[in-house]
Amino acid sequence: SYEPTRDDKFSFGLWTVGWQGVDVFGPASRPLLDPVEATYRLADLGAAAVTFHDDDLLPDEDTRDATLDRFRTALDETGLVVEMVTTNTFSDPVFKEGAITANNREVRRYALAKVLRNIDLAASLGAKTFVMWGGREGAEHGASKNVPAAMDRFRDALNVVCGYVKEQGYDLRFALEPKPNEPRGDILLPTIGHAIALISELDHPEMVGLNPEVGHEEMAGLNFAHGISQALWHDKLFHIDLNGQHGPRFDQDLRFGAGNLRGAFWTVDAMLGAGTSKRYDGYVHFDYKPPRTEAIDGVWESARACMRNYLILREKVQAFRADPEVAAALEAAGVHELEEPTVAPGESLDDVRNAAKKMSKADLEALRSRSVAMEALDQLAMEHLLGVR
Ligand code: 3MF
Ligand code: MG
Ligand code: MG
Ligand code: MG
Repeated sequence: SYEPTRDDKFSFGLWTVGWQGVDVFGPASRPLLDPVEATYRLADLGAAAVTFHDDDLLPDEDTRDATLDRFRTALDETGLVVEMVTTNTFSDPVFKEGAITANNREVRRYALAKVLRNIDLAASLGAKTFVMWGGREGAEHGASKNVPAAMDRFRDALNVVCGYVKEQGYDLRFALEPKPNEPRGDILLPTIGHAIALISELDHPEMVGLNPEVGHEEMAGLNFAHGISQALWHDKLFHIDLNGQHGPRFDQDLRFGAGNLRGAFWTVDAMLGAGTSKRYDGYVHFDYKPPRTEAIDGVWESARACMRNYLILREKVQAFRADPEVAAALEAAGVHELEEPTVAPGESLDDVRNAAKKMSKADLEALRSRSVAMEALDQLAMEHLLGVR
């Protein structure tokens, strides 16, 4: 029936349905949506959780306490939880040249203070994940950014926030969100791989993982399913931003399933472990933008569709993995053979060299001309996706 339940752990950023359609060429096309109202509405649609930037929910000091009260009531009444909180360190022009890696030290300290305050809020609401997307950490001009120094400041800031969380005894982990560009010409930590590399330089690497976004990796021309599979392998897939994108162009933030549909199929497959042992068990979080064309009905339709498309794809992926013909095709393609170590325990490298030396021309020829049968395997996936199997 593809009706979401709380067990599906669907989660939405309040900024997603709350996006008013402001873009580089025009102002808002929709009125402001009260984030507390949005919380009730998302609960009705079947979500289990919401997430937000400080500024989405609490844009000004004067209304902060009253809004927080209303928000807590909404959480109580709906049973929704706040699973992740993040900080807006990109909208305010004070961050025009960067936040925690701005050249200007006063800006960096201001950004850090904003993040620290928001960590307290996240902990008080019971969030377990704190996302950091450095949307303004980057450059347009060649000599304008000392990248090694920026990495030092990135590392320092992460060490500071991890130390703070430990000191306060909060149950909170950090998730870095890579993105290659937009709004900056080039953003630091542009891909999953860059972010994983930085984590290994930290004081508490176990406290920091990733929040990869489908569209961000695809903007860089990368395979999202492969990216999150590697993140899972490193035990770094702490959170996820699902949406849709048509290849390398502006950040489209389409509803999940739109754009690269085959990529979405393999994304769900990777989240479910792709037939291996490591799967993603966190919240299934959507970070998309209801297109500027839509009025409020289209906003809710797109939110509903994100969940529905995930459930449809989950069913398709499960059917693909359970199909005996797929099992045979995986066998024919030698997919499981990759699980066997290249050098067996106890074997020496001389054993490997001798085995290679013993190979005849005919042995090599047989390997060169062997069938890998991958087209057949891929066609099975295609047919499951197209609904003809
Ligand atoms: C931008 C994004 C951000 C991040 C958010 C942290 C506005 O492309 O994806 O959304 O996801 O700041 O979660
Ligand atoms: Mg994004
Ligand atoms: Mg995006
Ligand atoms: Mg995102």
